[in-house]
Amino acid sequence: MLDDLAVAVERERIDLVLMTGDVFDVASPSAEAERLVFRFFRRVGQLDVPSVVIAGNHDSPARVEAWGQLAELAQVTACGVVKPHDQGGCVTIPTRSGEPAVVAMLPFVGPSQFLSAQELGVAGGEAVGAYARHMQRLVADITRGFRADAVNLLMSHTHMEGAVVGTSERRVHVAEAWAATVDMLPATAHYVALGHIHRNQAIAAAPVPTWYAGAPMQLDFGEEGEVKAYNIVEVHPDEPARVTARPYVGARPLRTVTVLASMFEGDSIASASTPSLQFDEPRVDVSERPHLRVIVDCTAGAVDPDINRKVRAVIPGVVSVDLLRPRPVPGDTQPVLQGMFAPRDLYAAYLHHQGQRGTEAMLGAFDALYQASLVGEDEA
Ligand SMILES: [Mn+2]
Repeated sequence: MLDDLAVAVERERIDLVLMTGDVFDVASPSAEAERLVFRFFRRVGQLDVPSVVIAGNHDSPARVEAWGQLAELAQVTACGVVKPHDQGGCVTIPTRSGEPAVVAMLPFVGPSQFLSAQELGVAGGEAVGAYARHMQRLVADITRGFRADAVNLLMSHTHMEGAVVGTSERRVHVAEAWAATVDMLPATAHYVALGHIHRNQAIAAAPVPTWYAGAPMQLDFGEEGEVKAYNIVEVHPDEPARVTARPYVGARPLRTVTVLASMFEGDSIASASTPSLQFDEPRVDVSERPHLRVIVDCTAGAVDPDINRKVRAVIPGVVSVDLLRPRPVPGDTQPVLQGMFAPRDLYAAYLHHQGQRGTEAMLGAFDALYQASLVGEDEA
């Protein structure tokens, strides 16, 4: 995927690459992850194309600053921590087209860096909007370097009100989560590049072209089937930006398949050298080397305790094995066979197993806690 992107940078005669954070998924990435990313930026630098990178919430700000020192040699400007406009928070980058780009960089700032524990604990009232006001103040400072004769770009890794998160149509709302608002976006920006939310999307309410390019690949099974894209932005100082979303090529997709448990019984278990399996329903193109979530249908009999290992030995590319089990019904000795368990059902089954009966009050409390635990899960 990164190789394909580097080819596109060359083919499209790109002047400047913007990467809006979560360069890595963890603060201390693996050597292999670093090798892939650094190879990409070196390759782009060798094409004489500068890049700007800001830290996301998954990145270590200090590490981004650290490797950024060396990455300057590959024409990469890496910004791990927020800096005032005249101390590195806003940089002017010459481009080969001759039009300079002025880039204001706002790496991720956690709500806890702005707000006290007390404020974060307050629902509603003054705490609502406090994050947005702090962000607005920072943006006002870093964009002070914008110029009339340049292409002015703002980069930020944040949660923007109105953005669509996850697979539902749920939108970020400032009253229910830390979120920035479009008020902070200066009318002088030609383009605002946002990072944090995985889905490629424009922020419709923004006063200037403002986009999440989104993640380069499907990152959890909730994003299965989603087309991931990067944005090509054509912009000049005296013209509005034209934005084209272009699909990434080469990433391994995520796919969910269901197989029968009987497939792994006795002599039918072959070694990992089994010819690649064909999944007819749903149809899976194994040439894409998908990362698979395998649901094993165990409803016809007992569950083999070794099933997880067997599935991984036979099917290539398995990242997750889930079991479709007979559904227990409290008080019923003969299990009824039916679909996947909802978390509430699993909890009820657990209580049953413990010799307790799940009262409506307990299950209701479980639901409330479970819902609370999901807040923020579909963002990264
Ligand atoms: Mn993020």
